[in-house]
Amino acid sequence: MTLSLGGWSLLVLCFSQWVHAGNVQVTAVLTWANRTIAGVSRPIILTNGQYPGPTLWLNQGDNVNFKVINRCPFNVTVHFHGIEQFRTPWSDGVPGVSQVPIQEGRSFLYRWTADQYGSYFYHAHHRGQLEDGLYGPIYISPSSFEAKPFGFITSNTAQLQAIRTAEQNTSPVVLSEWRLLTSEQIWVAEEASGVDSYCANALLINGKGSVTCFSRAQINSLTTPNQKAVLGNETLTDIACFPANLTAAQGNFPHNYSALPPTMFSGCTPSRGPQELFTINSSAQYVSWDLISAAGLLHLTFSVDEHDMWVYAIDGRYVQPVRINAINIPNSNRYSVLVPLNKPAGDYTIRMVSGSAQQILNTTAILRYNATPQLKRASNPWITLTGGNATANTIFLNDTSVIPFPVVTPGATADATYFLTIGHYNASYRWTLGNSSFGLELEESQPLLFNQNAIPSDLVIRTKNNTWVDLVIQVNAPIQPSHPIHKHSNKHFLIGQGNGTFTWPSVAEAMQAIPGSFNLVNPPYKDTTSTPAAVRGPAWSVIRYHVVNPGAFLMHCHIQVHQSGGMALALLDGVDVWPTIPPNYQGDRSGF
Ligand SMILES: *[C@@H]1O[C@H](CO)[C@@H](O)[C@H](O)[C@H]1NC(C)=O
Ligand SMILES: *[C@@H]1O[C@H](CO)[C@@H](O)[C@H](O)[C@H]1NC(C)=O
Ligand SMILES: *[C@@H]1O[C@H](CO)[C@@H](O)[C@H](O)[C@H]1NC(C)=O
Ligand SMILES: *[C@@H]1O[C@H](CO)[C@@H](O)[C@H](O)[C@H]1NC(C)=O
Ligand SMILES: *[C@@H]1O[C@H](CO)[C@@H](O)[C@H](O)[C@H]1NC(C)=O
Ligand SMILES: *[C@@H]1O[C@H](CO)[C@@H](O)[C@H](O)[C@H]1NC(C)=O
Ligand SMILES: *[C@@H]1O[C@H](CO)[C@@H](O)[C@H](O)[C@H]1NC(C)=O
Ligand SMILES: *[C@@H]1O[C@H](CO)[C@@H](O)[C@H](O)[C@H]1NC(C)=O
Ligand SMILES: *[C@@H]1O[C@H](CO)[C@@H](O)[C@H](O)[C@H]1NC(C)=O
Ligand SMILES: *[C@@H]1O[C@H](CO)[C@@H](O)[C@H](O)[C@H]1NC(C)=O
Ligand SMILES: *[C@@H]1O[C@H](CO)[C@@H](O)[C@H](O)[C@H]1NC(C)=O
Ligand SMILES: CC(=O)N[C@H]1CO[C@H](CO)[C@@H](O)[C@@H]1O
Ligand SMILES: [Cu+2]
Repeated sequence: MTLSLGGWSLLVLCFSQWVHAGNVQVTAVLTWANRTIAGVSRPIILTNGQYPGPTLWLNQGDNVNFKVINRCPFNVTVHFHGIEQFRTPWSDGVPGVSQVPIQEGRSFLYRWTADQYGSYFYHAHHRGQLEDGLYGPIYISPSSFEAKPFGFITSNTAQLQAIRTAEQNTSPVVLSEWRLLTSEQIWVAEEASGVDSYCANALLINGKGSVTCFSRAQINSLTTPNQKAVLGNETLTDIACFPANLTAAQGNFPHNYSALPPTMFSGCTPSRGPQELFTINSSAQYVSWDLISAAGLLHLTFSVDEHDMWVYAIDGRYVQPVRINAINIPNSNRYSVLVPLNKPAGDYTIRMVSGSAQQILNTTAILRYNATPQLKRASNPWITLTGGNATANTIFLNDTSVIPFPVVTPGATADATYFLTIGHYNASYRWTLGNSSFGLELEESQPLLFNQNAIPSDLVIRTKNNTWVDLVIQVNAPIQPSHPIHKHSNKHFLIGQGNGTFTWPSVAEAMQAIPGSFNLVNPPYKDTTSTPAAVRGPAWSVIRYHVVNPGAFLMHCHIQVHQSGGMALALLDGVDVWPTIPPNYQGDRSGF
């Protein structure tokens, strides 16, 4: 049976012996073409002709055959973000770690099982190509065996039915920022100038948005006290961003500012693109959205005017729902929300602003009740243009207090502890996650899955299967943003964080000294967790994970320029029971 569904060409074969399991075959043809985004034309990567890429709809238990055909004039790979790749580490999509890049004109078959349910996304994992638009949602419908957390919202049967229906009709919402330069233009400019490229040009909701330019007076009056503290006697540029020459943000390294292209730090030309419109039927009582941050740079703060949101899943997995008005979404995290549709019919503004300190940037979309009468006034915002509270009652999600559902507990003790340092490495645009920097050139080396010694040993951690591993991440010296650290394969626990320097030899000893900084009872359980921002001094976080899936997996910052600059590390998990690579995936073969 061949179906054309949402931009995919699908071949669906159902195994009659498993009611919920099937084989799903999709083909993703990647092309490189000019498209007008936020009103400006530039070359981007299209997936089956689309940006953002089409949604991959799955059922829990499905066997996925995802064939990539690369018609771009450069190497690519595709990663399935948050998918554990249990027993299929060769389908994780990381060049130099789990595969060789897919060359121009070639194809590769990613095969994996949708063991988990919920909201994920696929995206480019070669060089900076995420920022060229190669990303699209994945939604995996939960099997009927998964317990639902909706009893925390209401005990009313009709309400519960409405919530379940809303979940069944959920839609992914892709949040991102946009840059007018291609990822290779950014990389070339970083190498030529030595600077860390930390400004964007627009924010997008489902690929739609505009370039907004504020006047100098507006920029100066919007500049926050925190920004002023970093800026000193400087001001934000005309794209409302920290300038390139701000030593506090760039560190004290050599720079050549004349190698910076226009629009990278300054040069604002307003341009108008489409605005996203969400039309809802209020008799449904709730709408469910899977908010996905595909941003490569900025944290994104999201809210719907006058409406509450119940956050009911994070990174695809249920949590005990919490009612909030605004969420600050780090790069690559997914927040599934139920929005109660209980306001007078009309148009309400959906606001998304930069949640990162270095830039003021915003976009809007519309939530439209399809019934009359229309609201005859502007709706009231919960948040300001700089991501602060616009009312005394605005409730922001507190990520570290959210409790997974059902609760999962980490191991009580760790079998191994590693200390990793995040800092600059010889240049503003080069970074470490550990002792050394994982350079982009390593993406072209022999994959670690095939050869555990293919890259320098100081960029590798070797673990034994069925052990608990602690990773203590020390963020050195101001000024550093919060780094969204993504670990491939299974989720990890964020068990502790704090300001200052982590001086203890182990978590056990730190827990005796500062127990309030740790949670081993019901900590966040996600695939990306953020380090605290290091603003007034160093800061640290500790993640704990269970080694269950032997293979080579990357851990890295999901700020794309940080990853390209080397803020990454390879985990060789389960070296004692290392997997045998299927012949089709060995060497420079393409999975067929
Ligand atoms: C995009 O348009 C520019 C200007 O017309 C052109 O030089 C360039 O080759 C185009 N790029 C692609 C990938 O088509
Ligand atoms: C592209 O990938 C191939 C391996 O598939 C590698 O040999 C080659 O160096 C890569 N090219 C570039 C420009 O990185
Ligand atoms: C701003 O401060 C920096 C260092 O604090 C100094 O080097 C620079 O000359 C000052 N610039 C102006 C215009 O005062
Ligand atoms: C930094 O660049 C801005 C322009 O973006 C300029 O006005 C300022 O004088 C520069 N500051 C220093 C210390 O060079
Ligand atoms: C700085 O960059 C400019 C523009 O790319 C280049 O012409 C110049 O040679 C560079 N200067 C140095 C010292 O590298
Ligand atoms: C909204 O939903 C209700 C009940 O589900 C249905 O009767 C009605 O026709 C829908 N309205 C529109 C405009 O789709
Ligand atoms: C950003 O906010 C300004 C001020 O509220 C508004 O005029 C502009 O339309 C917004 N930008 C977008 C893309 O919605
Ligand atoms: C934002 O919250 C703070 C602290 O609760 C409060 O003092 C302030 O008035 C709020 N801002 C607005 C605009 O209501
Ligand atoms: C967020 O929750 C954590 C854990 O409950 C708590 O320690 C912290 O103070 C809270 N943060 C804020 C800003 O309320
Ligand atoms: C670190 O200190 C800042 C204030 O400088 C505070 O806002 C923040 O909550 C602290 N972070 C942690 C993890 O304790
Ligand atoms: C690795 O450990 C996990 C957890 O104990 C177990 O489920 C899995 O089968 C082990 N893998 C191998 C290859 O032994
Ligand atoms: C080539 C070079 O300068 N390498 C240095 C980069 O930074 C690290 C850590 O600070 C030094 O150890 C290297 O020598
Ligand atoms: Cu980072």
